[in-house]
Amino acid sequence: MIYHLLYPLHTSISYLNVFKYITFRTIYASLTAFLICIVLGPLFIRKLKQLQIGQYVRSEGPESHLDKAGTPTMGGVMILFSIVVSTLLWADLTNFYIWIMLLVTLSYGGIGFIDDYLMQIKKQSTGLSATRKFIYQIIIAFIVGYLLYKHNTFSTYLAIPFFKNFLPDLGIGYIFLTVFVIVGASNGVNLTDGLDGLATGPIVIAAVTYMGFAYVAGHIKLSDYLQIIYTPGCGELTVFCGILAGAALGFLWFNSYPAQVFMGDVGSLSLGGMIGTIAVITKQELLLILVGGLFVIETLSVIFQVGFFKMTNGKRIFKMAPIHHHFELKGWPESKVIVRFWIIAIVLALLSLSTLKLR
Ligand code: 57M
Repeated sequence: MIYHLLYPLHTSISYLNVFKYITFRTIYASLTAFLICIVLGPLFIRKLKQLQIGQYVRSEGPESHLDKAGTPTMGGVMILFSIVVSTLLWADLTNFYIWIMLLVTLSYGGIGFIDDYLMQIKKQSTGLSATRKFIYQIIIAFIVGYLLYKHNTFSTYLAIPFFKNFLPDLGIGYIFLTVFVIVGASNGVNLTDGLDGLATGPIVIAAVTYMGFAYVAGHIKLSDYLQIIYTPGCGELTVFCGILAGAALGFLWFNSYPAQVFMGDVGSLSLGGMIGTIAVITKQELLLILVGGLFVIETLSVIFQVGFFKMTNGKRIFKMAPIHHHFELKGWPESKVIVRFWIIAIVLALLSLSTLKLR
C-alpha cells in the first residue's frame, strides 16, 4: 500500500520515484518484517503463555528435549502476520506472483494452524492426521500449479542446473512438478524444525539466496546475460523473499537456542510451502535441492531410516531420525548441531549461486 499510495505522487514529488525500485522496497520491506517480529515477539510470547499454548514433548525423544515441555508454540502466527502485513505495505499488489505467494502463505499456514489448534488448544493428542494434512497440501499445490500453468507469461520449461541448452518443456506435467516441489519443501521444513532455530536459520539463508534468483529472473537483461529463464513480473518476488528473510530473522531472535518460542506447524508448513513456491516461480525448481539442501538431507534421513527400519524389522541406520537427533544422541550439544547444520546450509546456498556462472 505504501507503494501504491506514494509512488503515483512521484510526478509532483520527484524523490518518491525511489518507491518504483525493487531493490529499495526489498530493503525496507525486509526491515519492516523484521521489526514487526522483534516488537511483537515479547507480547506474543506472553499471550501464548497466558493461553497456555505450550509444547507437548514426546517421551521417546532425546532426553534433553524433556526440559522443553511447555515452551510456547504456534509462533508461526507471528511470522505470518509479519509477512502478510509487510507484503501488503511494500509489494506491488497488481503482481500475479505476489498473490500466489499470499495464497500459499495463508493456506499452508491455515493447515498448520488447524493442526496446532487441535493439539494445543483443543488438547487432542494427534491434531490433523498425517494423511489429511498431506491431501490438503497437495490440493493447494495443485491449484497453484494450475494457476501458474494457465498464466500467460509463465513458461513450463524446466531449467537443469549446469546445463544451459537443455530445457525440457514439461507442458501440463509442470503442474505435477509444482505439487512435488511445494509439498516436498513444506514437509522438509517441518521435519527439520526439531531443534532451536534449526529450520529458521536455513529459511533465512534460502530466502536470501532466492532473492538474488528472483531479481535476475525478473530482469530481462540480467537473465539474458546469466542465461536463466526470464519470467516477466518475477522480479517483484525479490520483495517477498526479503520479507520472508526479515520475518524469519526476527523470529529467530526468540527461537534461537535456548528457544523462548517454537513456530509450530503453522510456521513450518507455511515457510516450507513459501520456499517451494518461490523455487517454482523463479524457475529454479531443481536448484532447491542445493538452496534448501539441509531440508533435503533431513528428509532423506527420515526416508532411509523408516525404509531400513521396515525392511529389517527394527534395525536403524541412524540412532534416531531426522538426522539432527542422531547427532544429539551421539553427544553433540544442541547448539553445536544447530550451528553446524546452518554452516552446511550456507555452504550449499553458496554452491547454488555458483550455478549462475557454471553452465
Ligand atoms: C515434527 N516436531 C518436533 C514444534 C515445531 C516420520 C517421523 C520421522 C516424523 C517426525 C516428525 O513428526 N517430525 C515433524 C517435528 C517438535 O516440535 C514441534 O513441531 C513443530 C514443527 N512441526 O515448531 O512446535 C519437537 O521438536 C523440538 N523443537 C525444538 N526447537 C524448536 O525450535 O527443540 C522444535 C522446534 C519439540 C521440541 O522438542 O517438542 C518433534 O520432533 O516432535 N518424527 C520425529 O521427529 C520422531 N522421530 C522418530 O520417531 N524416528 C524414528 C523413525 C523410525 C521414524 C527413529 O529414528 O527411530 C522424533 N521426534 C521426537 N521424539 N520429538 C522421535 C521422538
